[in-house]
Amino acid sequence: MCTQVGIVGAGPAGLFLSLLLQRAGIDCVVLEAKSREYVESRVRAGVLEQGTVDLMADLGVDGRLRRECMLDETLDIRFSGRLIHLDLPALTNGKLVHIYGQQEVVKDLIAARLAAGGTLHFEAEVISIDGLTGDKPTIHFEHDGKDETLACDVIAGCDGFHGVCRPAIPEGVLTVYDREFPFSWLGILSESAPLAEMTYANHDRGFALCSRRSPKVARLYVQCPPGDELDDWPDARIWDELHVRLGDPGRTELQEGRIFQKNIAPVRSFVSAPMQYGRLFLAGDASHIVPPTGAKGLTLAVADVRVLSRALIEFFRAGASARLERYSDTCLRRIWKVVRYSTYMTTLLHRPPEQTAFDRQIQLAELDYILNSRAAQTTIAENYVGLPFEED
Ligand code: RFL
Ligand code: PHB
Repeated sequence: MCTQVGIVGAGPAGLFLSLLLQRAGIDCVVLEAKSREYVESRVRAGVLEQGTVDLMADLGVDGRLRRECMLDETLDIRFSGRLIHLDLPALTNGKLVHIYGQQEVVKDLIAARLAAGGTLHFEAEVISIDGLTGDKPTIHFEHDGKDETLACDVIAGCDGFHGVCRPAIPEGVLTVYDREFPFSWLGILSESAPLAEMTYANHDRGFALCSRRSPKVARLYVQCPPGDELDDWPDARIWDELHVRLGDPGRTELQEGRIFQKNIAPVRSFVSAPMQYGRLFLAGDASHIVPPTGAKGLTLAVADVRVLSRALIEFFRAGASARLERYSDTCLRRIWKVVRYSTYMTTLLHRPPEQTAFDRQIQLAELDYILNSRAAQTTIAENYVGLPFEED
């Protein structure tokens, strides 16, 4: 088997890349370790920047999104009984965000890839990659109980944080920048009406967030200690914390409903650089992780593959590799700005376990400053709706 671009992973990064290359007539094969059912039901992100929505429109995969997404024009932050209300269009010349589950994006992209006759193998686990510094890198994978080999011109490592591509780069090549926060996020989906606005809360007991998936399905998160397991969080405890932290101690505002999904995820910032080693290019979570407080991981993965697809098209059409060589630098400029913003929001809104009385006062003063400063509000709003996509 051989192809021009071997794509490891059918998350947002791998799937968007496959559609961009397919449209340009570049042959690619997508290999995904999990089953189709598994990847289509993995609950993660919900906030899409305009750039991601525009790309879906451009690729002709926005039909269901247009019908089912929700437009979000506000971002609220509650703290100490007070409310910061960000009117996104007013602060950003008319911009807003779309709410549409990541697994819905993934379903739409898979359907488009298969409908166009593109190769996408599920339950095809990549075991190793080699020959990265030559001109025919190779992917070794298991599929239908057989060991297979795929010879490529280029490999796109879109296999997420725990994938095999980043670890295939020899030691000493990558510089890793890592910051693990001393807390995790417990997330639930509930059959109940969400609050009217996207609401983040900084409370003495810790962070909470009320987002949504539909007018009848709420997506809610609470900060929890890093070692906690789902058994530590029976439903009643989750609701108790949500009511208190979201500023609803009388339990009159936040509706409760049947909880039908629960997960705990660590909160970390991680960047490995460069994003290229020979003919291997990393994209999305395979190369970087941002704390979810900024709601930016998916859109960052999309930004990477937009840059990568353009560079690959130039490489295969004109034999020019200059853009490919700039790929890592081009992406990292955006990545670090997004890491900065996501780290800022995380530090602003969470209560670390050993927070000093001094640091708590600084945090509350920062929130109070934002409450009364249009400049500070604009800074948050313009990052939340998404920084402009800069062509290299
Ligand atoms: P993914 O989605 O992890 O996909 C990687 C794919 O690679 C497959 N794979 C392999 N396939 C073959 N062989 C192997 N050896 C393989 N190893 C792995 C995996 O099965 C998988 O299918 O990475 P990608 O494509 O880079 O996408 C990144 C996003 O998923 C991620 O950044 C976002 O979910 C982050 N995120 C959010 N991003 C946003 O833009 N907006 C949000 O509102 C938002 N909310 C969130 C989030 C992430 C969260 N968690 C769970 C960390 C909320 C949460 C709670
Ligand atoms: C979500 O809807 O899942 C969501 C919203 C905002 C975030 C993170 C996740 O910051």
